[in-house]
Amino acid sequence: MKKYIIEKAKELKIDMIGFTDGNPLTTIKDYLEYRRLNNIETEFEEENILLRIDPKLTLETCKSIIVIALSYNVVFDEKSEIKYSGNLSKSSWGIDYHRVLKNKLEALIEEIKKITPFEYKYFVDTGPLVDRELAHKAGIGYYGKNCNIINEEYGSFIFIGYILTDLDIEPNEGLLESQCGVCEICLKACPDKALEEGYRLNAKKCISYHTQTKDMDLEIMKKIGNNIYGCDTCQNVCPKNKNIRFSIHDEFLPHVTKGVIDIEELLIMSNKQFKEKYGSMSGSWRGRNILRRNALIALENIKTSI
Ligand code: B12
Repeated sequence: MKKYIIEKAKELKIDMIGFTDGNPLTTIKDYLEYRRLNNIETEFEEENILLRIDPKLTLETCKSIIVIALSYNVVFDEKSEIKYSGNLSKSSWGIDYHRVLKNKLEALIEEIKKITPFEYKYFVDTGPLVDRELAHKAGIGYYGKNCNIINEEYGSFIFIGYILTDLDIEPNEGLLESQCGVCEICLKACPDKALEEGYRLNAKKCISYHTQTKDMDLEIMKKIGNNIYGCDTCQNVCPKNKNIRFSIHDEFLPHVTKGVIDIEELLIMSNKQFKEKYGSMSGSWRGRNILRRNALIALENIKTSI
């Protein structure tokens, strides 16, 4: 079964695949509670900690979890002619990754159904469980000090998706250990020192968080720079993202966005125009007004730095 699934995943151009059991993610429980007590969890996460760690609360019959990952480390170096351009994190360059990974998972599910009926539930990002922990357990990669899952061949610009199943599949053995060594480049580069120490992100200080949440104080406004959605600083500076394989998935190429946002255009766009131009990117999920707020702040930051 495992061999068959791996073969089918290759045919479907799924870059990485791993398997883990349906047992609770016990090692992460204390940390999730610590984050709650210290008010550093975000409103974008499942509130029920038990749901976050126990796969069987989502699929009662869960025995194995198939975890996949796709690289979005695309090659794109077209220069934009835009006068005031805002930064868009790579994760929001192309077509919404939720759609792209869900299509892959659905295709894989269809292949498995050809040889056996099975119970399943599948998720990308919006599921209750902690995706990175599943990916780590399934052998997709190791935790970097910037908290991202890093795969040795593809680096950290990878998205994660998973299928909870009632199938009996041999899990991957052992956990991949961090290869960060003494390197602390990401910690030093993080704009608001959200990476308070290695493997520890104060999510409430992360610039990516601020570009998505409603409230923003003056200090953050200065630190947000020209980021309109997300922040890639801790990944861009990471040595483990140098000399790695590029993404083969054209869906992640910024055909529409060119990897940037035209600030002046965004500020005058109607909601309809916004949806037409940016509706297919993952960063549009918070709606036009939050990105517009970021655009106004970015414009001010660009003008004061000239
Ligand atoms: C909420 C959320 C956010 C929040 C909070 C991020 C966070 N780190 O928690 C915000 C908005 C800030 C955010 C930002 C980003 N996100 Co986000 N996010 C999520 C979401 C929905 C939940 C994350 C979560 O559960 N956090 C809980 C805490 C406990 O996780 P953590 O801080 O990463 O801590 C981990 C490590 O510290 C490690 N750990 C803890 N202690 C120790 C000790 C040692 C010794 C070691 C080795 C490890 C270790 O275990 C923790 C659990 O994974 C997930 C999808 C999902 N449902 O899981 C996506 C997800 C984590 N995000 C993702 C992405 C792509 C991003 C961004 C790169 C987007 C961007 N460019 O702006 C940034 C990266 C920021 C960063 N450095 O983490 C990907 C990550 C893929 C990867 N390669 O790891 C995910 C998995 C979505 C997906 N399915 O692909 N995100």
